[in-house]
Amino acid sequence: MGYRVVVAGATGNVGREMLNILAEREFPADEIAVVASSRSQGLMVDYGDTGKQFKVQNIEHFDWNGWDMALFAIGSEATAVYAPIAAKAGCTVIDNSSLYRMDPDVPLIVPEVNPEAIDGFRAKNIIANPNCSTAQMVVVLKPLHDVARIKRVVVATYQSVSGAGKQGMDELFEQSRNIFVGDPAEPHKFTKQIAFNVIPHIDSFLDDGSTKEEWKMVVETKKILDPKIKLVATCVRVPVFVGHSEAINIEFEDEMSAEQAQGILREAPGVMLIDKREDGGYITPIECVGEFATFVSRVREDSTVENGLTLWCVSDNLRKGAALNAVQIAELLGRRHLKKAA
Ligand code: 11C
Repeated sequence: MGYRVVVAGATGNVGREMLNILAEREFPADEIAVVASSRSQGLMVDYGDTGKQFKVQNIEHFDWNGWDMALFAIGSEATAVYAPIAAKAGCTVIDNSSLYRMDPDVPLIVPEVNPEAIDGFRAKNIIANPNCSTAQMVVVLKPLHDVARIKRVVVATYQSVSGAGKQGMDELFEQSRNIFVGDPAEPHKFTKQIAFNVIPHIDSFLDDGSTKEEWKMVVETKKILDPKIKLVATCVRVPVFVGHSEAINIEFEDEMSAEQAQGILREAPGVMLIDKREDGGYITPIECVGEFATFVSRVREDSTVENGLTLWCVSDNLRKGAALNAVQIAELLGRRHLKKAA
């Protein structure tokens, strides 16, 4: 017997990937319901490549009773309304928004990093999925931290426009085309031109001059991996459709050679090391699209600090950064707590 699963927000970038990944991984679902706002009611959505489709139901009228779990990708505002209703009805919510991530009664989970923390989910019957830029980073940091204890991380991100939703992708496409035909248009979704440009600004500014995206990387890493790790981030939007990249500089307590780190990362769950130190011997965002792994390349020692290492990390932000991690949480929840399916 399998699970009864709801996917909320299945018409967006992340919700669509959730359905694709549930299908690809043959998630043991007996029944799937797809819900979204009234605007999308009645639309048909694909269940990956299976040929099966689901009709979108109106989330406002959905009866959550009898459903085992719901994967939410509907943004913080709608989550604030519907997650408590679903959770109270006994349907465990796995939420992709930032709403509950720092709630002490809500586990924030990356299954390769802190699977045991999921055991606290019953306090609210809600489990949070981290921000995409955090998820791919902690998958890489965790196996290294286990061996040599990380003191400090300095990270610069190169984040694709799909992180800003379909509107972000449309703006990059239309701006690029308009510039080619000599008819440039004003930006709407982003604060400056994104085509042929980079923008050092994601999410709102905070009082200390950092952005909320940068703050999320700090506090989420502490909650998921280790509160003692110091981290500073610069988050940048780049004209790439899918795939977030990160240049990560790490300072360890103990010695960690590049060779040792490569050995550890080669074996690490969720990580694929592609590090050939030759032309093209590294991974770029285009190559990570549609993949499950977080790719690591360019691992090298940083001789400017004691026990320093620098590396390059790329992952599909709609997958490990969102939908894949949510499905992995659902699998973990099933294995550890619901134990219905094989
Ligand atoms: C971006 N990381 O690339 C953001 C998108 O907190 O879940 C995801 C925001 C979040 O714009």
